[in-house]
Amino acid sequence: MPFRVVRRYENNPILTPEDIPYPVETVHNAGMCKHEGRYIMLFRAHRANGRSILGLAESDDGYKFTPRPEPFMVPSREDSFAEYEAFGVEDPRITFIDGEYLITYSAYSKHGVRIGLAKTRDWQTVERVAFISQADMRNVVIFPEKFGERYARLDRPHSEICPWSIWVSYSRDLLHWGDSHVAMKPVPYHWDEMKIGPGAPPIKTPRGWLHIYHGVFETMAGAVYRLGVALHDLTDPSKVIGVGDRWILQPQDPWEVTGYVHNVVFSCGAVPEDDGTVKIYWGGADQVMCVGTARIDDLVDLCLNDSRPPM
Ligand code: M1P
Repeated sequence: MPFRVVRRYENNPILTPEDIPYPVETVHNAGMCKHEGRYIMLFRAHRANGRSILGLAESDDGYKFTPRPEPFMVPSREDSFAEYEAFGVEDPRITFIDGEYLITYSAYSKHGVRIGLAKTRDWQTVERVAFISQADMRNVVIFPEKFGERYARLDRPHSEICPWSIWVSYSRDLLHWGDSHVAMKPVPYHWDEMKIGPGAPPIKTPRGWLHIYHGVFETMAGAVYRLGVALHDLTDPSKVIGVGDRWILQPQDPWEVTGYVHNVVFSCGAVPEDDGTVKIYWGGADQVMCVGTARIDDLVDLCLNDSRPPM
């Protein structure tokens, strides 16, 4: 009997395209947070032209979500942002720091994919700040605390010689990033051997920063996206203390196996709770939103007691 560290919610999927009051083909890869006691789900949705927007749904219990009547962010029409968002905005991550919610999202255009930074305090209005990377960059996740004077983030650049690995970069002002170090790479002949990418913003635990990431394995039937866990040092986030050897979640339910893109579980957000558990949210087959719970200690144990090398 396989070890199940994540317990799926029995009424998954929790949000589907049919629930949304405007036309969308998918609802997936949502950034998550709690604002004034309510759960915020900032989801990605494909329009029928194949380009993505960001919608917002809210919940009192983290399971039953009510979508707002209008999208939250659509590709910008303002010159400086429009040029790089023309093909869509995707896969948001939310980090609460300095009294505001930072949203990092992938901006697609004919120039490639790069990372946009937006912010809000109240989830009523949103302000675009800047693009904080060049192309080709996706899956950027900001840590919810500063390290000394600097913010830190997980990056996911790509090049032929160093495929889709996880890096750490720093910034004093959230706009200019550098001092980049590679932190973790795919491991050959392993479930995450093709590529890896940052998932949910890291969660602080007494033993390190817990990071839920995604890993991809190429099969004869196409790629399989799974979730795994890694632990970063509390004071030096570029140092990875342990990476769980086993995945924590793989496509299994019918809506994870078949959908807009088959065989995908992909997380952009998780909400730690006061009882030592975490609600992990994921997109199923790039089409619906799902949730499950895990004990944070179990995830940390997996990183430390059953690990594979970070690179
Ligand atoms: O279709 C699976 C995922 O593919 C991309 O993720 P990555 O670049 O990490 O492989 C993204 O399009 C993501 O949104 C999608 O879920």
